[in-house]
Amino acid sequence: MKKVLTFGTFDIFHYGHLRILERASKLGDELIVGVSSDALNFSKKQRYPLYTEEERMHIVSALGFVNGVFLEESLELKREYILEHKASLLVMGHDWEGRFDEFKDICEVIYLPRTPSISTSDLIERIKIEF
Ligand code: C2G
Repeated sequence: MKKVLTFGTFDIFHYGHLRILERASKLGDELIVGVSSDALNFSKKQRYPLYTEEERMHIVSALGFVNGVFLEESLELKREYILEHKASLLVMGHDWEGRFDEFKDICEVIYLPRTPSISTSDLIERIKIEF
């Protein structure tokens, strides 16, 4: 049983989010997703996501190829989360390339290419400008 773990905020859930989760799920038998908490986002970006952590977890957990979700409360707890969920593979988008190589002692780490031309920040900007 190969368990895959990935993390993200998944605010204003979009096609790029769908595609990374779908690709991650195909790399193992089970996909578990750590959804970054509202407080973690505020500490990283000085703003809260538009969707609450409960809404974001609810959306991600509704996907057919996601087997479980949990709240990621700190970026520093990755090692604990990997061990707790007995993950054998950590998948992240290539915007995080190299950042999680330190966990290669306990699991495989793979960075997947991002889907081009879409991001939550771009969507917010486009909505502000175009509507
Ligand atoms: N992503 C993607 N293609 C896009 C946009 C996002 O593949 N066009 C991927 C990102 O690379 C990431 C995942 O979707 O792996 C979630 O993206 P975000 O919601 O932006 O998450 P992020 O803020 O990167 O949070 O502990 C890690 C962080 O919490 C990750």
